[in-house]
Formats: sequence, structure tokens, C-alpha cells
Amino acid sequence: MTSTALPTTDELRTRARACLRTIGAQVTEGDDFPARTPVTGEHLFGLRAATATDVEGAVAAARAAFLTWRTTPAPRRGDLVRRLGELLREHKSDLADLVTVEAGKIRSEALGEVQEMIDICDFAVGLSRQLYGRTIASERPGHRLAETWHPLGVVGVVSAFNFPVAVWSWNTAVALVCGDTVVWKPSELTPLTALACHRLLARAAEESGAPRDVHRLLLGDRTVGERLVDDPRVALVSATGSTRMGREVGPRVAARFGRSLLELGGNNAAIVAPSADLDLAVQSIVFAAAGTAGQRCTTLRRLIVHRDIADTLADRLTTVYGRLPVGNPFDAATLVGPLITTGALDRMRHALSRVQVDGGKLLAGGNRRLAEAAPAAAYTEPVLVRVAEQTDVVREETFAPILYILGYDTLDEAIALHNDVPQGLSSSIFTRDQREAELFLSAAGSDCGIANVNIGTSGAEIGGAFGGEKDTGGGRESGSDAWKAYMRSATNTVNYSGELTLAQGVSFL
Ligand code: UN1
Repeated sequence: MTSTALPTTDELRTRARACLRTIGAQVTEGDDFPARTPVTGEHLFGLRAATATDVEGAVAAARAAFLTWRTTPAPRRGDLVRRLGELLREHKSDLADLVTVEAGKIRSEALGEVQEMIDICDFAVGLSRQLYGRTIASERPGHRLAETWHPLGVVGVVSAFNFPVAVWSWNTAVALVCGDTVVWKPSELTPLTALACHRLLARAAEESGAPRDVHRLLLGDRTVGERLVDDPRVALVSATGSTRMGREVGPRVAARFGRSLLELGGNNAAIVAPSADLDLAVQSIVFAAAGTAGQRCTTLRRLIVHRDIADTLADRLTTVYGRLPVGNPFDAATLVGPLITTGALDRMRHALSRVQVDGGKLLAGGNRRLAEAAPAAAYTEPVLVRVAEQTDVVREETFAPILYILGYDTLDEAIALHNDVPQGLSSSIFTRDQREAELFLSAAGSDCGIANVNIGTSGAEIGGAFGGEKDTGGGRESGSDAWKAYMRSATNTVNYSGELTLAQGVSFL
């Protein structure tokens, strides 16, 4: 099924301009790099990239703002984030439009992404009154031992195209209440959503009395990101993207003893046990594997199914895949929008040809769609492939809607297959057997940062910490106590006894 005709690039350009105008964002046109849309694959506007001087100026300004911001009481810092949340609510529809124009997400997912920003603002406002440190029992009489959390400094946020605004907001809302200032380098594929968010945050700063430079935006390609990563005044680099990118960023930041928070590739799997509720499993699997056209870091890429039910489940999925509406992401009936670029489509095809050489059997999907209507766009049917083994291509993350189906006999074997990939972001098990569920969640089960039962791998709520292990980079963002990555702790010993008592029983003088 292909849904209705695509909008023209002119219509998309007009729509993007109207959204930016309503939000009050200025676009400085230039010819350094284009803003483009995956909906037609064509250029919208030419933009200007940040120069080395711009990066220098932005970091210096954010550092100067930090000196004021770090001593602003945290609940007052929360006022800024509260105002940002209000503005995001007011402009939810326009922001979702921009997300669809630039990232190609279907309407419901684009609105969901903006909702994720609103949710993290609410969370961060509450957090602004809960930056708790502990009091620790001192071994010495008349002493108080405690920890205090202080702001860290300038946070450099490097974000990816697939969640062009939500991941920025996880970092920024939390960093701001923690007393940090932020310099943002968005993906060069999504500059317009970045301009819109930056403008709303600037308005929130004006209206809440926060320093103007608590947030700076730098558009451009990887050289802009590299300058930010190497700047010793950037205390924390929070980077989301590929494992390849993380392998470069991590050591560069470490070389100057900076901190990094890496949220990199995933190769997420779900185990489907014989007792699973298959209706629930099918629905969850299709959303996790084909939703967002397979372009979430939490996308389900491997399905490990008990051999007793593997044929049944594969047949049911094949039927659903056969009627997934692919096409215009603005059409309410569409479930699968475009891939971000034709390059992404090429990488998908390359992975499919490799897996077929390895003996994989294509069960559904794989045809390109709308190639005549939009030759520069990359619409494709999501793909199901049955594989006998977890070969190299299955162990890699291909950022496209390919779901590999593997079989298993024992749960131990399933867990071993599950963990036998370099990445460790998200995971799930579908079972009605409590023992199996608990084993999967235990230390001997999934080795990922996110492990679920009877729900897919994607679509996490902001209240939990988000991130993963191994090649996923180890960082935690968003909820729970992820805020601690944006602050530094100091341990305080206060002696109110009037006498000197040394720890560990040491005597001196
Ligand atoms: C990402 O793909 O980088 O859990 C983030 C999810 C979303 C966030 C994904 N809440 O799928």
C-alpha cells in the first residue's frame, strides 16, 4: 500500500517557513549547506554554517553565562525550563510539522517526539528542587560527612537526525536545571527544528530573566562538532549518533580529561517465548521494527523466536508487513515514512544483499516506493528476513527497517544469542512465564541498558534513565538519576567537635 500523493517541495518549504515564522525563528540563509526534506529528498533553503570564530564565540558566551547561572538557585533555574515547556506546548503542532518536514516522521510520531520534550521539561522542573546529596554517617564524633552537587560548566550537545529535538531536550532541560549552560550542534540534516527550539528557549530565557547565553546553537557539519568536542572549556560532551562517531568523540574528550556521555548504536532484540501472547507480540514487534521507518536507536532489529512458534509468528508478521502503508508522512493513514537519505537506502540494500548471500530468506518487503514521484527521496517497504545464524551483517546496526528472525530451542541459547552482539541498548522478552521474565531481567539475562517484558524495545518513557552498554557507549540520559552526569559532586567533612580526630585511628601530634 502506498498512501496519498506527496506534497511538493514548494509546499513543504512554505509550510516550514510558516512554522518558523509562528515560532519567531530567523533563518540566516547562505550557501554553506542545505536544509533538506526527506519527504521529497530535495533542498529547502541554503544555510550558513558556524565558522571557527562562531564556535569560539559561542563557547566563550556560554562559559560567561555559566558563571552567573551556576549561582542562580536551582528552583529559579527551573522557572526557565517551566517556561520552555509552556512554549513547547503552545507550539506543539508547528514543531511536529517541522519534525515531519526534516526527519520524515509520521504525524503521530512527530507529535510524540514533541511530547517527549514537554515531558522532560516537567521532569526537570521537579528535579530543580530535588538535586539531592547524601549525608553519610561519619566514623568520628562531632563530624558531619556529606556530599554536595555543583554545576559542571558548559555542556556540548551533539544530536542526531532521527530524534532531532527530543534528545536535545533530554540533555538541555536537565543540564539547565543542574546549573550548566549548553552549546548545541544538531545534525546537519535537521537544522530547522534546531532553529525553532533555540528560538523558543531564547524566548523562555528572556521571559524568565535567565542569561541570554545559557543556550547557543551552532549549525554545520562535523568540523563544527569537532571544534566543540576539542574545546577544553566544554566540561561535558553529550553525543548521540553512530558507534563510529562515538569512537572518535570518546577518546578526544578523554584526552583532555573532559567528560563524555555517549548514546550510540543499538542492535536491539526481542525474545519470543512459547507462552507469549502472540497478538500483543505482533503489534509490539511491528511498531518497534517498522515504526519510524526503522530509524530509532531503539528499533527492534533481531527477533529470537522459540522454534515451536517461529513459523506461526513469521507468517503473522509477513501478513502485517504486506499491508503496511508506506508514503507521505503527513497522511494520517501512513505508518512508514521515508528513510532520511538515498544513502540510507543504499546501506539497507547492501545489508540485504549480504544477508541473502549468507543464506537469509526474504519473507516480506524490500521494494522501493514512490521512486518515480520522488526520485531523490528514499521510501521503502520494511523488510522481514529469516536467518539461520547470527552472521556478521546481523550483528551490525543497519539504520533501516530490517528485522532478522532467528530461532531458538532453550532460553539459555536465546539469551546467549541476544547478548552476542557488540551493542547493548534495548531489549525485550515476550512471555507469560514469570521465571523466564525474571531470568531475562536478572544479571544473567539481557546485558542492555533497557530490558523490557511484554513491550517492544523502542518508545521508552522519559522518567527512566536512557542509554546502553558495550558499543552503545555507556551513557545515561533523561530520567532517574541521569542528572548526576551533568553535575560534579564534592564530599564535605565538617568538624563541629572542637577537637581534631583523625580518620582510620591515625594519631599525630
Ligand atoms: C533515539 O533513537 O536516539 O525510546 C532515541 C525511544 C525514544 C527515544 C529514542 N523515546 O525509542
